[in-house]
This record gives sequence, structure tokens and C-alpha cells, in this order.
Amino acid sequence: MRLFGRKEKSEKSDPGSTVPVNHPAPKARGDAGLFKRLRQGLTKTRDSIAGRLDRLLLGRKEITGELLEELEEILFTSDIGVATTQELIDAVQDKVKRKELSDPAKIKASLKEQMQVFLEAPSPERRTPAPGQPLVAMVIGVNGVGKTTTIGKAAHRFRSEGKKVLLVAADTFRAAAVEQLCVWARRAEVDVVRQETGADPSAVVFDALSAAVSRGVDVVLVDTAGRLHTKQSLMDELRKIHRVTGKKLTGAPHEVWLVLDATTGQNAISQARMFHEALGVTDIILTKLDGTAKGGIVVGICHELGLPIRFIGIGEGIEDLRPFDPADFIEAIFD
Ligand SMILES: Nc1nc2c(ncn2[C@@H]2O[C@H](COP(=O)(O)OP(=O)(O)OP(=O)(O)O)[C@@H](O)[C@H]2O)c(=O)[nH]1
Ligand SMILES: [Mg+2]
Repeated sequence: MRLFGRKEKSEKSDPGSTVPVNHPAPKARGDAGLFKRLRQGLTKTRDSIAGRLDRLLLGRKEITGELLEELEEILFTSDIGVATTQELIDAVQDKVKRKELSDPAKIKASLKEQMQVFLEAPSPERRTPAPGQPLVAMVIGVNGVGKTTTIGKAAHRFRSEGKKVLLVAADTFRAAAVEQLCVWARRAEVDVVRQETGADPSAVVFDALSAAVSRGVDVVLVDTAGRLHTKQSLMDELRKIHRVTGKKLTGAPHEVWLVLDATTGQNAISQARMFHEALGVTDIILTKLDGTAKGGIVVGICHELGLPIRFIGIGEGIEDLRPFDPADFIEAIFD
């Protein structure tokens, strides 16, 4: 089941429905240093997918049923997901039947092409802030996925694009959570609005939005809790923050970023469904791709959920958050 309808390609370039102020420009091609870092971060995934694929295809003369079964096994165990793996295998099989593909050595190129199609992110309608108001992004996800770290990295990124950023400590349930966000605010050299531990998160956000408007802030990033006593109470709390944000600033939050930990593999997809049903996610941030061989999850998430991947996390450093670029990603895991 798709959670989001896919948009036609032509809609992607509609300037009226996007928010250029908050979207990093596509990086220039030929940025060898950045690509090298991405490739390095994805080493485990590359070994899992491309390494095993190369070994499977080496010296093969024809595409047999047995070869396709082994191919399926490789894709499936790289966490691409059952449905997406099946579609990839079907596409290869169709090409073989139509005699467009007979040389096993060309399977890799065919897979890359098909995966790239799956990764072309759908472009959701973007809400734009009213003139003079900040863009508000609420950052959600289960505990430990990397919400606070991602906010710190994103703050640094926006700030280096010349934007004025404000962080909001709406995870008030643990003192350490507020402290951690303050550490990131210092690192990224941006302001943070906080209250005492145990304060009502919605009230913190409400006050922070007043401060954001009066200080002429461009981007507000709201850090939220990942765990409460029950899943239900977490969802209720997040919905309340969402509601209060909209009451304070019409149209806000303009973006809801769901942070998913790539190392959890298929679990990430069920988390996405749950949060999306409760809050309407606009962007996925996939973290910890550097520590896992499960990077294939990117393909499954994009294709099965129809939600765009906005950024990927490839390390714990402040520079380790990258805008997701399907072509670079495919190249980094295959070559
Ligand atoms: N290797 C790696 N580690 C990451 C990445 N992103 C986050 N982490 C680490 O993951 C751990 C948890 O990150 P947090 O940002 O505290 O996660 P959180 O979602 O805010 O957690 P809670 O506040 O407990 O819900 C930290 O040790 C981070 O350094 C990443 O892209 N790569
Ligand atoms: Mg946190």
C-alpha cells in the first residue's frame, strides 16, 4: 500500500509548490570529496549488494532460473524489502523474456536503472510559510533513531546557507535530552528555546514560535520525545504539539520529518506507516547508513511508502547529513 500518491515528474519543477528557501540546491556534479565520503559511509551496504552480486555474476554465461533465485536472495538479504525485491526480479525476468537482456554481466546495469526509477522521490505538496513567518519542521521518530543529532546537523546546514535557525527543546521528559540539544545548538551556533524538564512540550513550542517570529527566524526545528509510557501517549503528545503549532502559526508545521534508523531494516517501514497515519509525514531522514549493510532499505522505503527521503545520515559528525541524491546513492552502493 502506498501512503502517498506519486507525482508526475513535471510537477517536481513547479516552483509554486516548493519551498526553495529550505531546500539545499543540488550539489554540483564532480564534487569528488563529498562523493568519496558518501561512498565510504556506504561501504558495508556496497559490500553486501555489489560485492555479492559481482561474485554471483562472475564467469556466468547465461541467465538461468537458479541465477535469478540467488539474485533474489542477495536483494532480499540487503533489506530492499520483499515487494520491491520481487518487482526488481520481475523486471529482470521480463527483459530476459523480451530478449533485451541475455548477458549476466548486464544484470547489474539493469538493476541500477530500475532502482533509480524506484528512488526518484515523489514530490509532496510543500506548505510555504506566510511572509515574515518561519518555516517550522517537527522532527519525530522512536527513541534513539537520531532525531536530536539530525537536528544539530540540519541546523548547521541551514545556517551555512545563510538562514537564521532556532531549535526547540520539546523533548522535556528527560533532562539529558534538553542538554543534548543545547550542545548541538552550540556546535551549530544557533539559538535554542528550552524550559525546565517536565514542562508541557506544546507550551514550549508555543512560546518558541513567538520568539521565532519576533527574532525574524527563517527555520524552526522542533525536537520531540521518542518514548513515553506508551506508544499511544507518545502519539497523543505529538498530535498535540502538531495542533498547537498550527494554532499559533497557520499552516505550521510546514514539514514533519520522520527520522528512521537504517540499521533497523524492515522495522523502519512499519514505523513509517505508524507515524505517517498519525501525523502525516512529509520527509524521511534515514540515519546511521554508515554503520549498516542494510542500506538497501532506502529503495524499499522510497518505493513502498512513496515518501521522499530528504536527508541521509552517514556518521555522527556535524557534516554527516547529506541531501539524498538517488543517482549518487546508486553509484555509491554499486561501484
Ligand atoms: N553512525 C551514526 N550514528 C548516528 C547517526 N545519527 C545519529 N547517530 C547516533 O545515534 C545515537 C542516538 O542519537 P540521538 O540523536 O540521541 O537520537 P534521538 O532520536 O534523539 O533519541 P531520543 O531522544 O532518545 O529519542 C547517538 O549516539 C548518535 O550519535 C548517523 O547518521 N550515523
Ligand atoms: Mg533526542
